[in-house]
Amino acid sequence: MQKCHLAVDIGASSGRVIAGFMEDEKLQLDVIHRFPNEMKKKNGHLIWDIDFLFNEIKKGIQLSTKKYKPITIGIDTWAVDFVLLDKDYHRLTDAIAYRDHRTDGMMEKVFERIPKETIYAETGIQFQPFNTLYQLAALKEETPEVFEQANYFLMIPDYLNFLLTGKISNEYTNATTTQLLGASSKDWLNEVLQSLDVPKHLFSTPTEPLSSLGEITAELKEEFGTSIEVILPGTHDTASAVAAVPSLDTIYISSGTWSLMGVELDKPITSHKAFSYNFTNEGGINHSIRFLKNIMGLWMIQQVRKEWDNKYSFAEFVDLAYEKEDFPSIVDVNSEQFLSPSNMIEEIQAYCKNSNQPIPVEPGEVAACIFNSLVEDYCNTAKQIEELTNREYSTIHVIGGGSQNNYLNEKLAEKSGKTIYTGPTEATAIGNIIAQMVATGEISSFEESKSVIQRSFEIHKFK
Ligand code: LFR
Repeated sequence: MQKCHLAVDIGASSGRVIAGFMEDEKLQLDVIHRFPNEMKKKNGHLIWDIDFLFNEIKKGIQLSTKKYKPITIGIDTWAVDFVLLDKDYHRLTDAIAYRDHRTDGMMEKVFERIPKETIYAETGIQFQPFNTLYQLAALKEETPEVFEQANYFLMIPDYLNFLLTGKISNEYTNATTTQLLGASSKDWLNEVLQSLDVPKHLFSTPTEPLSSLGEITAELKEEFGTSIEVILPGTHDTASAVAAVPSLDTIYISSGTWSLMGVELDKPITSHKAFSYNFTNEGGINHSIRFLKNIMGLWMIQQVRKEWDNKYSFAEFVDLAYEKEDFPSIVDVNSEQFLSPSNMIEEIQAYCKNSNQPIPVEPGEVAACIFNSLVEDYCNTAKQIEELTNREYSTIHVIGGGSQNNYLNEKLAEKSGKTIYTGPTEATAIGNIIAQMVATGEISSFEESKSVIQRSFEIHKFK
């Protein structure tokens, strides 16, 4: 049977188990299992159904063994969210979703205890109300007693890895997104944890990506009829995605629920300018820094689509947007009001009304307003990146599912004057599998992986 590596890639709206292997010097992907993911309401909070997700992972592994011999597996998911376990490894908290309103107003409360500037200087991480730092502060406020029993802090992929192996680990790339890790020490910051009154013993020294967590548990071995080694890719999906950007020296946009736009650096930039533009310095694999900005991304159109009862597909929204491409209203996509509104269409309309712009009503108008606003923000962000890194970039490389949106690609090429490359669409899973291949020696380095990606996947160009 063909040997393979399994990438489990779970985003805010769906998850996949993908088999990857080399054939004729090309990386082949085979999507074994897809499953939905969404936030659910429980006890007044938005949560992820983590047990459902783990079950779907198991289904995917089971299915993969019918066709392949999986050698290793790696898990990546979105960042910042976590669970706490007690000393007997029982889960004490739900996996509360980062868009839950428990963090409203929390940043300001934390800044009263530790200055904003200190947090940025130490961590280099952007200020987002949903960062783990503010989620922990919210948890501490709502249920302080939970910390008396808590023994382990695990982020979502760490917890899924625990279920697979029984091992406790805090993977480094994802840990950086907590805003609790020192940018230079790469370890948990006492000062910040103390200001939250959260005990440091909950956290284990961050584990580098590419490390092995060993084999799956004996129970799972029996269930799958085979043993599989669990490897840490960049368990933060964006870390895996950026590892799969095909070219060097380019601005990238990892385009999905979020648009993550930035460049790869050797060292963090924590200047006052970077702070004021709210750029982040997340830890990457291969000792790189993901210097980027979170842009609200396709979340807005995903919500709009739901609110119109899934009547239009994403491709239809693109067609409808072309028909209304001159619709003039632009919203600030990064405004906090779009993070978790009860109704996205009404929120966009309210923004336009309050800023004296025409109010989008028809689907094409709403879609054009969202897409044009994203492009406007991409262009501003590109300028900020050039200013902060003190160099010019001639290309923007768009990866991920959102790279299929040619309205965005064409308008971005037109407005930025830069050459836009797009693809691969499965960048996150590719980065995840590449990490496993580098860890097992099947690919010699991440540098070599760039040419593997270039010859394996289609890349399009917009000028
Ligand atoms: C993308 C992503 C972003 C992170 C956001 C919240 O899926 O991981 O990088 O800022 O989700 O976790």
